[in-house]
Amino acid sequence: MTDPDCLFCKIVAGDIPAEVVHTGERTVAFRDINPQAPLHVLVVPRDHEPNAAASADADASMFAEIATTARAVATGEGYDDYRLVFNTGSGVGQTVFHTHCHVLAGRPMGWPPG
Ligand code: D5M
Repeated sequence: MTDPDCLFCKIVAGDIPAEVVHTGERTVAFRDINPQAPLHVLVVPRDHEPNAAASADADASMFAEIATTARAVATGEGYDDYRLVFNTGSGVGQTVFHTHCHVLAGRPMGWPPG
């Protein structure tokens, strides 16, 4: 359930440093290296899947866990309002092919997203 070549698998394993803000049985959250908002955390499942759709196929309950982890991280840092984003596919900007949920908060956000 891990990919030895995957950056986020290496972060989950502790082999690459990251600013980890949550460690759960099935999820880990760490600050994005290139933050786009005052709060920008990535929530990732420990199990390697390349994107959100693949994680849903493997275990749909993972999404509930990611959402509750995201809420805990956001509210723990004082943000009741936050945005969750799963880039799914290179065509919409996915660059790391291990499922991750962006948790963004702390500035006004436009809609639709760019
Ligand atoms: O988002 C992938 C995100 O991963 C992007 O916002 C940068 C972030 N990133 C890349 N490398 C690292 C490390 N080493 N630590 C923390 N964050 C990282 P995507 O949706 O695939 O475009």
